[in-house]
Order: sequence, then structure tokens, then C-alpha cells
Amino acid sequence: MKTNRRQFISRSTLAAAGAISFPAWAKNLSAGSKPIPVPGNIPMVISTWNHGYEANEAAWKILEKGGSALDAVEAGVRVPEADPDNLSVGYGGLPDRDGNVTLDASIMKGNGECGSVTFLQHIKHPISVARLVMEKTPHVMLSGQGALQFALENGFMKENLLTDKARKAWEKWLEKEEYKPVINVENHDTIGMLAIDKQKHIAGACTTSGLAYKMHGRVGDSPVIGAGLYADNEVGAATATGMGELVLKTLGSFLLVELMRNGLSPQEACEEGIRRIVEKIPDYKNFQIGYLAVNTAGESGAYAIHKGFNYALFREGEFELIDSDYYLK
Ligand code: SD4
Repeated sequence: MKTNRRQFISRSTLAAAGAISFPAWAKNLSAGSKPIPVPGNIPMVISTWNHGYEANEAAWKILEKGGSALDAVEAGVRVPEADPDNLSVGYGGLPDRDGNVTLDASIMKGNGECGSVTFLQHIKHPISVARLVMEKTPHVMLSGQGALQFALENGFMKENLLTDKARKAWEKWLEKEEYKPVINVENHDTIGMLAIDKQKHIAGACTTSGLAYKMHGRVGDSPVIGAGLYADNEVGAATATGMGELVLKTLGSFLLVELMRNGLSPQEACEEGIRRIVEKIPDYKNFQIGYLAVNTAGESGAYAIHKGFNYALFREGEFELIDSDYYLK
């Protein structure tokens, strides 16, 4: 799939034929109080990068049947998690500098329930462990050995996640041992996914093997609720990809949702989130960050520091891979 062009795949002529009716709930919204939904905007799912397209396909199957946003985002991000050719999520992810694949993931419902795992090893689907943390424990976050123990107790299999491809890449890296994140390349492909279901519930998921060749024990933004992911049924949701330290320093996803709560559109919120990084972080030019946001009306926004961030957007009659706008022109 090409990254540099918009793809339109029309799956439905219903919208064109006027067969989609304006949702009943939308009629109750008064102008000015909340965004007026565009007919057909919901259900919808949006996610980061090229691999978001295949992930959205899995999520969409659930959403179009009336399934929950939570089930959709979990099923969606499991696709890149299981893909051995994806060097930045789950199985096949590039290891830390000591050769360990360590995973971070979070999941959140718009009612505020959330769960996450950090620094988890040997489990192919950290997002499903994060969901169980949310559903079965009194906690939000489990880390490292404890997260692994919890996963094993709940029937997950212990696996070797370091593929030959990732091991070879790491061995090549060891020749120079130079730690330099490359903008938009191999270590910036976390999947962050946001969905709204037919019942207007919002959910998000974010999962990653983190930065390639990071220090052992490093945890990024993706499993930190409010940093890599945030969702609120009353406002919308946001997710982040890129150099997690910048997102952590500005608590990016929570910031975006609060900006939307204060009246900004998803696009304006993403731009303001990037502007915050630009203002606060002197060497921001050396790093890429991509933000995605949606509001309750199913409107979406995206913005990045550098050129090269793209995302997949699915809603009825609209299935696209889109290049994001960016700050450094
Ligand atoms: C991290 N934000 O661990 C993640 C990496 C990422 O695309 O987004 N890669 O910092």
C-alpha cells in the first residue's frame, strides 16, 4: 500500500443514494453546544500509519455489525501485533539494545475504564492483557514480571517474540551501537486506534514494541493513559505515535481531549498539541510525533511535526489512507 496517496475504496453506495438516515440522537443536539454530526460519520475507526488500514478492516467488521468500540479496537490492533513483518508492534518488534522485545499497550473506554501493560515480554498480544487488567483487576497498569505473571495466569502463552528478521537488524545495529531514532522509520510505527460504535461509545487502543534499541526497561507514552491514549464519551478521543518522551512530557492525548472539551475541533486540537511540543521541547525538530483525534460527532483530525505521518480512516462509504498535515514545512 502506498503511503503518499489518498485511497478511496467505496464499499457502499448507500450514502450516495441517501439511504443513510440522520441519527436520532443527532437531532437532539442544539447548534453551538456540540458539533453537529455529519450523517454517516458513525460508526468510524481511525488509526495510525499504513498498518492502520489492515487493522481498521478487522475493527470495521465488528463496528458495522453493531459491535462495541472496545471489541473493535482490540481486534483491530491485534492484527499488527501478530504480524512478524511489522518491526514496531508485538511479535516481530525490534528489541531493546540488549536484544529483548519489550512491549507497551493500553486500552481505554470512553466511560473512563482503562488498563495497560508496560515492559511486558514474551506475550504476543499485550493489548488483550491490557484489556484484562482493566476488566479483571482493581488496577490500571501492570508492568514487567508482574504483567507477565498475570498474562500467564490468564491463559496467555509464553512465546519468543524476537523473529530472525528483528534479530538480524539488532545484530547489525550492534556493530555501531548508535542510538539515533530515525524520523518516520522503523521505530515509529506504533498503532494507535480510536473507534466510535453505533451506540456512540468511544474506545481507543495503543500498542507498540516502543523505540528500537531503547535502554532495557524504558517505557514510552503508549501504555500511559493520557499520554499515548485518552478517551472520553462526552468529548472524543486521541492517540499519539512517535518519540514517546515528547508525548509524555506534554501529556499529549489528555491535552488533546481537554482542548476539544474547550471547543477546539479535532484538527485544531492536534495542531495545538504539536504546537505545545514545539514550544516546550527545544530539540523537537529531531523527532517525529503524529497525533490523531476524534470528537463525538465522528469528526477527525491529524497533525505531525514532520512530513511522513499517515493514518487510516474508515467510516461508511469512506475507507482511506491519508497523509497527515505537518508543522515543519
Ligand atoms: C514509544 N510512541 O514507545 C512509541 C513509539 C512509536 O511509532 O510511536 N512508534 O515512544
